Amino acid sequence: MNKRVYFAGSIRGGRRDADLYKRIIDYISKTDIVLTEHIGDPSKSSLETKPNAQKEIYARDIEWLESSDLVIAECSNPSLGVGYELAYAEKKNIPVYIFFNKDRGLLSAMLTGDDYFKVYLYSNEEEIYPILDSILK
Ligand code: 6K6
Repeated sequence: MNKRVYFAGSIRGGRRDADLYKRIIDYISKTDIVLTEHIGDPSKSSLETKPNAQKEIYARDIEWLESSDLVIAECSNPSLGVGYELAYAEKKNIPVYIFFNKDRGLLSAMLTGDDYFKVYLYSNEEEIYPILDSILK
């Protein structure tokens, strides 16, 4: 209850799963606080035009990440930014939980080979929600 969750999902890596991110974020938000709700907004463009936008995004995201109790990442769509965030969270000793749709190929060995990360392979979205319950309880 009321855990501060940093949800990570692909933006410039590709927005194919944005609707799934939104459903996961909505589910977590029923009991806890998702700091990164914009990740699930399919209407948001990944093409920022303001000159300082990238620096502002980075600074704000790192501040949220450092203030989070845990990170939940949906990694079925590869993303450099998400990989960076996961490594950053590990260095800060923030627990990291990773979801990956096993029908989409193989997850990076840099994640599956690192025992720090708790990796959950799934086939159907419905498998995700009971696991989230156990993570957030
Ligand atoms: C576009 C869509 C929603 O928000 C935007 C504006 N851009 C970003 N806003 C907030 N966080 C971002 C943005 N771009 C990247 N990130 C962070 O990196 C998020 O926390 C994601 O977990 C991760 C995605 O990295 P890329 O490499 O897929 O962009």
